[in-house]
Amino acid sequence: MELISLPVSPFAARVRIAIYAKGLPIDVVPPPAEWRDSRHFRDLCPTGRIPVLLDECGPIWESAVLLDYLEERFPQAPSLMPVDVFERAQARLLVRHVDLYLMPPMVVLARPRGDAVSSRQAVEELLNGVTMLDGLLKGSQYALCDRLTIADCALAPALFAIRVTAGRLGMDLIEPGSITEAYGELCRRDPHVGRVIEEMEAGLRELVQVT
Ligand SMILES: N[C@@H](CCC(=O)N[C@@H](CS)C(=O)NCC(=O)O)C(=O)O
Repeated sequence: MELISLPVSPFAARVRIAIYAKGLPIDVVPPPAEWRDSRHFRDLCPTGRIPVLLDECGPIWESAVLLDYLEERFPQAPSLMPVDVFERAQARLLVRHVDLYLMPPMVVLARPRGDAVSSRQAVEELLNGVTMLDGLLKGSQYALCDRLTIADCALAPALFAIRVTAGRLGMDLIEPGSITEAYGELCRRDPHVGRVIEEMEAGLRELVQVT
């Protein structure tokens, strides 16, 4: 089984954290050359986006779906879902929060040459998403319970990407001293999260050298 992934993609990063934390026999591989224009890649994944899991049964995409799929596909592996049913809903809610309120404005801001109006709007949306997140986190190492869950898999790479984008724009998108900032630092101490953040950092360094 293979995961088509790129080191810097926060969506792929969340799935890699899950693969490492669960100790799954899945090889992490880069996309084929020219994947963005590749008919073959579109045949595998019609959205043309990364990550894609190449399962024996066929390809599966959408990172949030993949987090759920890995839970069900490998029931013997350590679970990344809380036991408590309410906390399970909260874990899914935090993944949704990342996908609905953090990543969309982040993606707009990460574009090399965004127009001023959409950038201003994206900053506002992102600040709003981070403020909401502050109210959902406790400031401890993990978002829920006392161990890694799918919520951390989604949150940690997204917050890393937001910090990088904020640095590039020269603005604080995550308030210094806030619960979200503390969580981002603490969560990184988890070995699997730390490993993936390091992969993202290395990928970024490589990108900077290439461009
Ligand atoms: N909703 C998708 C989003 C995936 C996504 O947007 N991936 C980016 C990489 S971070 C991508 O492949 N973009 C297409 C491109 O770079 O051309 C998911 O959760 O998997």
